[in-house]
Amino acid sequence: KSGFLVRKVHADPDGKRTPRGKRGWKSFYAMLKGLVLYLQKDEYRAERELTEEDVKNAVSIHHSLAMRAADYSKRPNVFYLRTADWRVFLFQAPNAEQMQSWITRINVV
Ligand code: I3P
Repeated sequence: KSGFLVRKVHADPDGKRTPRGKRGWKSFYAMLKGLVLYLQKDEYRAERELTEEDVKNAVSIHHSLAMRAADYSKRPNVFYLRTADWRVFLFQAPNAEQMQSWITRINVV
């Protein structure tokens, strides 16, 4: 599965609140491959190799949990992703259908 997602980093490993200056929303092209959610900054290009930044932004979804961010009303179609190491991301999908599809795909693995 792949598509555009806008990401906000809410908590760093061990659930520590991400500091100000690093909490802004950023747009990525996301690709779910196996247990890894790759987040590419620029538009997807099939031939392109992973950059150092891509590797840094990649998220392991093993033992992670995705759920609709029912308590977050500033933007629509937002879901939480809590990882095994207790990081927390907010992701905004382009529409409700895409949001649900990401949640389902992440939680099924
Ligand atoms: C953050 C940025 C986010 C905002 C966040 C700010 O600033 O403005 O959009 O979240 O508020 O800290 P920065 O880019 O300097 O990190 P919202 O869009 O959800 O308001 P927060 O600290 O209350 O999460």
